[in-house]
Amino acid sequence: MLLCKSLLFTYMFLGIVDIIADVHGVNQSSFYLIFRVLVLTYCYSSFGEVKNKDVRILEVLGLCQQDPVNFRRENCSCRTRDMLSPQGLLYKQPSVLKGRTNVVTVTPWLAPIVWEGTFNPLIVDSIYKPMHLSIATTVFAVGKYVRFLRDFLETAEKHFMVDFKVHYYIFTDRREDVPAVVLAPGRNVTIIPVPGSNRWQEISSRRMEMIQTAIENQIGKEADYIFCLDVDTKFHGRWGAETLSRLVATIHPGYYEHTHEHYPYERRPASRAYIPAGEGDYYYGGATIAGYVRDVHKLTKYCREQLEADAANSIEAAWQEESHLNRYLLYNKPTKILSPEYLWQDFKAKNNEVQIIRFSQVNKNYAEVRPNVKKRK
Ligand code: UD2
Repeated sequence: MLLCKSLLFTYMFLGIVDIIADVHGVNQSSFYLIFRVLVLTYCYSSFGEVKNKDVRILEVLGLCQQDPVNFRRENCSCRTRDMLSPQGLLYKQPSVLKGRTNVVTVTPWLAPIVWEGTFNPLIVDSIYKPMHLSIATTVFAVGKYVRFLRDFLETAEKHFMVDFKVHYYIFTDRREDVPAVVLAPGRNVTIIPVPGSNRWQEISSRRMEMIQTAIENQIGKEADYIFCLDVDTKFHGRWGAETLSRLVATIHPGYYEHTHEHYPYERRPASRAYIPAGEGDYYYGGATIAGYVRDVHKLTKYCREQLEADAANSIEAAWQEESHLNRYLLYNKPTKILSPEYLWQDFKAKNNEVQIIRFSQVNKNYAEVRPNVKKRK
């Protein structure tokens, strides 16, 4: 529109200039030269406006975000990768009629819920392994929690994103106690020193801020995807590329059989994590968050800001960062959801829905490992 306007303006103005030049007997070629420079300057600034306007429209549509972090693959979060599958790969034909019947495998906003039997690892691997993806994995081992690292790392090497490039980022205040675990080729560890704390709630909550900072300083430049995992856990079964997506959350094993009025959402309006009665999808565990680095950065930044706002008002959400996470995910729907197969708790008996336990929180003596203790959920 602006461009049309400027062309029309130019056309009309040329006519006027012709008349003035004729009347005053001025040399037309030098007059035109000056005039053209002026017109070009005007047109250029109009183009600029059009370009800026387009950017603003894209922003409103959520198609373009101005981002301070220089992410590794600048545009990867805006584009869908080609799902290339090799010719000649033989596998059991998928059916549109037969599948899991005792669990729900898709959300009402059409994000898949990943359960055993909803994906074929052979196909998934054939698509994702050739992409040479770089996977960052953050884990916090602060204070006595460093004791969980060995099992976490050793079992991850057996089951977690096998054959992918995995970079573990271990956040700890006890560098000297980090165990030396043999890693497969293409996988490595970076230790990030963090301060200790005498409140476990603070350690758990400050993960958001520290992950945000680590993404800005390092991870954003190196990785395609990121997983943020609890350390007091072990892998027991395959955790592969079926878990990759833009924003991935995991259903908390303690609440998947309940309706939202029984979730431990933050119910005090004074907290930024507040979720009003009557609202809710699933209750997500704080132990596993994943997705494109850019999207997890946005999430951690949001949670950090909300945690800080609450702290400034002397309020702490019912389950710290997990409460803010649940609010974020209620209004920013995840693109993929992992079933409780991907987040179990050792003290819970296995049941019919959970055909395989892939990742589970170990039993721990809270009074012994935490600097201060709170009754468990
Ligand atoms: C739940 C969540 C956890 C977190 C927490 C929030 C699940 C299964 N777990 O677990 O992710 O949202 O509630 O209240 O969803 N940590 C240390 N040192 C400490 C304390 C914690 O390193 O002294 C780290 C460690 O990585 C640990 C994580 O913080 O795995 C979460 O702490 P937790 O496991 O004690 O929290 P928990 O069991 O209540």
